[in-house]
Amino acid sequence: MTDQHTTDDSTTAHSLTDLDHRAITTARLLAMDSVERAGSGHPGTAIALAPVAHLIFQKHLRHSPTQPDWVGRDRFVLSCGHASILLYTQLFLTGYGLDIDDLRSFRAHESLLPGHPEYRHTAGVETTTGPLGQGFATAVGMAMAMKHEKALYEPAADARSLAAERLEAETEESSDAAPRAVESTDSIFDRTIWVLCSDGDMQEGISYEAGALAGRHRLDNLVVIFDDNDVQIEGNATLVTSEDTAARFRAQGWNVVTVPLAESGEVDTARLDTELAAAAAHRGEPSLIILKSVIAWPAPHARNTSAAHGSPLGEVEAEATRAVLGSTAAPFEVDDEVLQFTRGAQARGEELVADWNSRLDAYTSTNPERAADWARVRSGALPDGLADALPVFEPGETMATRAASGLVIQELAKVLPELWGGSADLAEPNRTTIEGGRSFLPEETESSGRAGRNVHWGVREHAMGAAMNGISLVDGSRFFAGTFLVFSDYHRQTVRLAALMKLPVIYLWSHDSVALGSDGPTHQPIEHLASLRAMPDFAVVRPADAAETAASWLTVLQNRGPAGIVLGRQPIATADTPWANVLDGVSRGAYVVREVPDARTLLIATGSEVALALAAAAELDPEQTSVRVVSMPCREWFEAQGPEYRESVLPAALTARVVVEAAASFGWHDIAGPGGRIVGIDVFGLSAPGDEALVARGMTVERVVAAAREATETAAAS
Ligand SMILES: Cc1ncc(C[n+]2csc(CCOP(=O)(O)OP(=O)(O)O)c2C)c(N)n1
Ligand SMILES: [Mg+2]
Repeated sequence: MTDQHTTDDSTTAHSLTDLDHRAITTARLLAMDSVERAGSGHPGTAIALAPVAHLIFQKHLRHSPTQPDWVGRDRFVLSCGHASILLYTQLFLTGYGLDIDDLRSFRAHESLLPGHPEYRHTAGVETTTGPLGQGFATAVGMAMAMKHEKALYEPAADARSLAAERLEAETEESSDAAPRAVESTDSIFDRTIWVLCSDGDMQEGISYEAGALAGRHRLDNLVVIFDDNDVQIEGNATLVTSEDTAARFRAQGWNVVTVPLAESGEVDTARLDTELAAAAAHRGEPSLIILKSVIAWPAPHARNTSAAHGSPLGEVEAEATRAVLGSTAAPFEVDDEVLQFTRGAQARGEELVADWNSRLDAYTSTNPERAADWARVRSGALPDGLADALPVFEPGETMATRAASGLVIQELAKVLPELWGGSADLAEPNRTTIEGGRSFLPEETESSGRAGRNVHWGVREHAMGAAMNGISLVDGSRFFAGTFLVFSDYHRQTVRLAALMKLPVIYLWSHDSVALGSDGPTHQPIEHLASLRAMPDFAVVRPADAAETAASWLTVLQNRGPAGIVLGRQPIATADTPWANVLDGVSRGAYVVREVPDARTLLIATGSEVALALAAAAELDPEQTSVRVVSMPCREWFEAQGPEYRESVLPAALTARVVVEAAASFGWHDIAGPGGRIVGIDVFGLSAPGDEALVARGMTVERVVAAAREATETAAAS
């Protein structure tokens, strides 16, 4: 049997030519041979879905292989990242700068083509995927960001498309007639997110959360293809699910279609082509295309087996597959004519870009201010004088750091149109609401709209984190997402992906210690700070007071790296440190807040425990001669400083050290040193009012004083 396709022009948006079929065969074989050569990888899905990827990359995705970062492009997200070679073959065939040797080095050390797609590593990879479910939820964030941007920067076009959405919805409700074609608004902001996902993506809970969000927000710029091949690693998907996926997504507000297998037994390419076009044109709902497929089709023995998911087919089966496909080409041999044909995507892409650029010019001349704002935001530059926009907190002013963060957000929001955010149903306790910013919702009202800057995530921490990654991948949005620190575990994987991708996400984690009080141990974080600090390339920032909170916000924005600002619930008096010192000290991660002429004891604290350390220092050293106190809001920023600065804050000779933090001591031993002490909490919390909980867990002046005396004696004796 050869690659059999029936194309019927009356139902197909694009009729596939002989060259299309040869390109698909080439893609199947390249995927198979790359995995074969690597000796590991995931061939089955890539071989079976080669026609799907071909349709997307050749016929539907608006992209420009020679300008992978073109702002007007659609996005393609391979949520089932294990099938990376499916994407890589398309990036090669359409001309993203890969050559055949790159495919030969798939999965090798230093290859351009790593095992799973990695953002910033391979041109054309829009997000890092591999942990199942993440790509799907990230794509939802991308779709949200694009809707938001359009409403923000081109409100007139947005109003036209909302009217069109309503018209389509009414037409569908009122008659059985075929849906009316909706006129395109031709906005430069209209871009579609195309997603390919697998059984595992659908099984992960995050896809439930993200699906509900996409439905609620009517993200009609999102088209998801679910590869319903019923095969996963342990066997048939019926082992683990009896879910009606179509019903599930319809219930969440999606437009759902199913594409059964073609008569030949393989993916129905012609029908899929039609459905892709229809899904992209569908208004008012996100679309899910449930695509029936047979894993590893047309490999004669490997097809429809779990083995084909994650092992090379083997030489014999690879040869048999080559024969079934009617190919006599050697591995990695690509017909010039086929390559020339697939690389036609380059010229088409350049035309799309030229057309988009002329529309951008027209947009810029009618919206000069908005266009300038958008250009600045895309460049990642912050407006000049941002520090001056921050609220001023007077020494002695008493306020919880979460409250200070809320005030900082209000001021930043006035000067940063790119700033938006939201919480997982904790906006009030997290203080994340942008006042006057309206709710981000499709309904245009006084209090809501697509330009709304407050996203209500519902109790969906995991999807919130992934969607924030997606938002941060689009054109320079700065987004913050809040929940209680203890629930950061719910989105730990999204934090990790943000760190891997170096995305400028901002987590706001409040209620940061047992001091939160009577909600008790389920709500009191203990190990979270240590565990988040263990993550590479992620900044955990725990400001001590209102002034440090403002400085933390500024540094996070300026650094443009992934960060979490950890905030307290209880009021704290703002320390008596000059603002310039706070600003500089916080940006360096640690600084001296109590200087003495003859430091013999060093107290190092973070967050609310800086006040505790200062109180202990006052008791130990009322004359202010010998006890230095260092505030260390961010260990990662401090570690990034040069040795000179680090030595100036934590002199190596000063070994009488006490670290004070109302959390697990794990991870502090290096800073405390062999003679040092750690005043932390290495057991779970308890249900009691916050001040009593702190005392019950030993976060007291007496304990810090005793630890400091011990450490000072140890140092003196050595
Ligand atoms: C969160 C997560 N858990 C587990 C895995 C390991 N894993 C990779 S693929 C896969 C399932 C494969 O089945 P399916 O999603 O249907 O993909 P197909 O083989 O059909 O392409 C699993 C469990 C993963 N990548 N991510
Ligand atoms: Mg599967």
